[in-house]
Amino acid sequence: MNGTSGAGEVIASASEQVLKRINELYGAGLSAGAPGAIGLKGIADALGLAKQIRKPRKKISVMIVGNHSAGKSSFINWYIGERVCKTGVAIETRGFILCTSGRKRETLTGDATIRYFDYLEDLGGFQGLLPNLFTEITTSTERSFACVDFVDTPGLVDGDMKYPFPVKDSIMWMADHVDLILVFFDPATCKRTMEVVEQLNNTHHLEKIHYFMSKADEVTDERDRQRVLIQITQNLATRIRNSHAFNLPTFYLPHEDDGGLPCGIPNAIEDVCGEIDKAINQTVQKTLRQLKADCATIQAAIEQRRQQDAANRETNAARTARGALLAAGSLLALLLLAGALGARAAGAVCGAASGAAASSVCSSGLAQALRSWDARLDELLPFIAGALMCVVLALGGAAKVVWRHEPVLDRRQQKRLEEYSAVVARVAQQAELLYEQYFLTLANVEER
Ligand SMILES: Nc1nc2c(ncn2[C@@H]2O[C@H](COP(=O)(O)OP(=O)(O)O)[C@@H](O)[C@H]2O)c(=O)[nH]1
Ligand SMILES: [Mg+2]
Repeated sequence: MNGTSGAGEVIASASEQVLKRINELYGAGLSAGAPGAIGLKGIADALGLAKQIRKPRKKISVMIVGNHSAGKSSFINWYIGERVCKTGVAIETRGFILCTSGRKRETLTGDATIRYFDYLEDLGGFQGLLPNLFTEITTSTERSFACVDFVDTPGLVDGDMKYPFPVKDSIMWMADHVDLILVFFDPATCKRTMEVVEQLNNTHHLEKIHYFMSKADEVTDERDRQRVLIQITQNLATRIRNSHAFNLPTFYLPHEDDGGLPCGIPNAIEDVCGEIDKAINQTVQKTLRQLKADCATIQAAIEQRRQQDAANRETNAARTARGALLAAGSLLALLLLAGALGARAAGAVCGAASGAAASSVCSSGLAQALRSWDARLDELLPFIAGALMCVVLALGGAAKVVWRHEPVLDRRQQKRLEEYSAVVARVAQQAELLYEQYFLTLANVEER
């Protein structure tokens, strides 16, 4: 193990565990693998919150930007303790190489990389990029590599060097998706690097960009080194924001032949590692906060569903009462209409029968009453029937309109909501516990 303090290791290990556990809580759930176990993400998707709630990543991503030969790949190899990236004065990295720790040494091509890191899905949209996208998986867990993914970027050069894909745009895209951006300027910093830095400064990522001057041991004379530093700083001043607070620590990789002994040139390589550890720490805290916020969002959505269901049930009850009343009115009007028409028919029958042999029914008192009624109301009947018909139709139509039911949850759905709510409450408790444990670890490390 080269150069990592014990405290860094403790924090890295605690961070790795917390990020892994949070990832599990979103994915497989509280009791991963148990039948019926569901994670936060599954619950969020089932509640229609797929867009709001995203599964956080298990690791932080650190992108290294700089001109060709600035020592980006060498730094990654040094950090990992293995030669996973090609290095050299030739232009070795024309594309993006992601370096991550895994169970076995493996190299993935573009398609497999996008499947491995699902957040990279849209990166495939840059024409010509996929054939220049690789992942190097290694078993190393040196320093904080267990919870860091490195993104080695195309070496930037000036002149008419043709990149097989839009290099600046893809770096900008990547900048949106990583947690930390390390910009390496070596003594031969090129214009293209300056342009990329300027563009990065025009985004909202200022707080995640950190600048270093790499390969400082190449300029052994202190005055020459100061001159290079001033040159880079002046060149940058017009391109970056808050340039007054600009700081450009110098570093170089410890020489293997002299066992990494200091050569009199200030070496801020531990500061580079420190920035990575700080980013891990911040990401863990952000992810923990996110977990708590997501639990609250899901509980609020569940509560809203329940309230909506209760409101729908109340609305349905009120509508049923009103609808039933209108339907009853319509039915009554229909009965009256039938009665009026029936009476009219009976009167007509008896009227016709009076000319012939009078039946016993028609000669009855009731029939005579009907006959006299019919005679008087005969002219009014069409209006009465029409009015009643209108009432039947109006009340019937109104009943149909009013008697509409809002959807309500059935028992199974209600039970599922209860289960979701219980799971989310337990996840929130776990989040609280993880928070406490993590800060206890940080406090213990600081006390040492
Ligand atoms: N003197 C010195 N050389 C370095 C240092 N880091 C990298 N190099 C050399 O610089 C060359 C380019 O490095 P590389 O990592 O391929 O640069 P990249 O193009 O930015 O990835 C290689 O020959 C490295 O051995 C350093 O800190 N000091
Ligand atoms: Mg390289």
